Formats: sequence, C-alpha cells, structure tokens
Amino acid sequence: MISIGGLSLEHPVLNGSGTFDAIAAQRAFGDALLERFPFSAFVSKTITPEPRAGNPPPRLYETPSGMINSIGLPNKGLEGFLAQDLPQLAELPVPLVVSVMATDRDGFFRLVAGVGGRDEVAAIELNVSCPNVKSGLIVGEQPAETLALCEALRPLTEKPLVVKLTPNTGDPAAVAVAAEEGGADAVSLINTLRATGLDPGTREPWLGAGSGGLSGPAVRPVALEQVRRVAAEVSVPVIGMGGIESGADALDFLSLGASAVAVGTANFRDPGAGERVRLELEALQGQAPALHLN
Ligand code: RRO
Repeated sequence: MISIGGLSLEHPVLNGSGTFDAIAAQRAFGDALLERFPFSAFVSKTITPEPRAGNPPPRLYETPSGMINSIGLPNKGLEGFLAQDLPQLAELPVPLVVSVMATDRDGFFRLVAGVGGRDEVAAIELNVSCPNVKSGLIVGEQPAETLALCEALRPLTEKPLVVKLTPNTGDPAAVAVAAEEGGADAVSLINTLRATGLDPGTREPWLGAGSGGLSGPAVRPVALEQVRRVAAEVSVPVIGMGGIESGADALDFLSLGASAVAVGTANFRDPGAGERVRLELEALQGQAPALHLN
C-alpha cells in the first residue's frame, strides 16, 4: 500500500486523466476489467461546470514517438457527470479521483463543492494546465494564480486535492511550491507540451484548433526533468507521468522522487498497459541492482 495525500492505494500505477475511458472499457471488457483493473485509482477525464462540445476536428496528430491532441475538454458538465457518469464510476474497484477545470474562480467553486460533496469521490484533481482551451490565462502557468486558486478552494472540501501541473512554464517547481502553500495534498505532472503539426499537403496546421498538446515517449525526458525539479522542492507527494510505457520508465520517475506514476498515452494502444507497467515495475524492484561499469 502507498499513501498519496491521504489516499491509500494498492500500488503506485494510476492512469493519466483523459487517457482511459473506464465506462467504455467496462462495456467492452465486462467483469474482466473490474476483476483486474489496471490502475490503483481511476482519474476521470476532466469535467467543466457546463457541458462542452470540444474542439473542431481533426483532434489528433501523430508525431515520432508521440501524438498531439486537441480534444478541447468535451464533457457532459458537472450535472451530467454527477447524474450519468458518477454512478458507473463508483462501481470501479478502486478509489475515484475526479479531474475538474474551469475558466474562472466561480466555476472551480461549483465543481469542487459539487464533486467534493459526494461520498463516491475519493479525491479531486485540479486541472490548471489544459493546453486546449482558449481562456486567456492558464492558472497553472503562474505561481501567484495557482496559490490564490488553491487557497480559495482548500476550505471547500476535506477531500485530497491534487494539482495537475503544466510543463508549459518557465519554472514548474515554483508553481508546485505555490500549490503546496495553497493547501494541495499532492501534485501531478506533466500535462501535455503545447505543440503543433502541419498538413503535409497544404502546409497549414493540421489540427482544427491549430495547436494541441504533445504526449507519449517523446516527452518523457522533459517530464523526468520536471519531476526531478518539482520533487526536490515540495514535500507533498508527486505523481509523475509523461510517456511511461514500461516498468523501467516508471522506475525512472520513482527514482527521481515521484511517489506514484500515471500511464497515459500508452493506454490508447493497449488498455492493459497499466497492469503490465505495474508487473514490470514490481519485477524490477525485486531485482538486485544492475552492474555499473561506468
Ligand atoms: O481535453 C483536452 O484537450 C486536454 C486536456 Br483537458 C488536458 O488537460 N490535456 C490535454 O492534453 N488535452
């Protein structure tokens, strides 16, 4: 068992928000999914106060060892989530972490109050780092904004608050420290790196929204460095993610100070990736250290 900001987890492998649709997976795989759920907690796709249609297509662009998404937060909104999705997600055999995002303080208040009042919810992830919403300011790019938001939300719930950090800022550790000062129980990183890709025929941006967020193995060295810097500066647990595809990748993040890891983009190709990563990690952790000849 490990503890992440008051959340007890069977093992250190979670999913990255928005990379595993547990309701669709349950439809596809039935009870097998519940008997061998790939993650120690389930992190929902981010929800917003009101329903959103998401960004215009195309929404995905493949890159060497990665992909750019411009999904744009399509979701049913708070009321739709509570009425339609929460009852199904509550059936999962692991704690539920609900990811929330708003474009203003009032929206975050509604989300944290609404989700925080539900017994089915074990913790709340504050997504202050989505690269795909035209809201002007991205809270998580500024330490002062992150501190103010966390301080305002902290009194609304006793549930653990996890702050999802952006890599698209000069000093992610300063933002992480601000989140901790504001009362966050844990931080998670990285969200996607702002990126674009061109249509090879027209030389115009391929994605409907023009740009998106890069994920997958291509971002792993960036994620490792940001986790290293953040873990050195905060005392709260760090959930590390960014291109994890194997137990060795996960062990790299844990070795740099992460307390847990999340598998993201790898889930799209292999919904069982989380279990494989955990098993590989356990095997590696049980092994004698490798021989060093350098
Ligand atoms: O929905 C998205 O486009 C999205 C979100 Br909310 C996010 O946090 N990170 C991302 O890469 N895409």
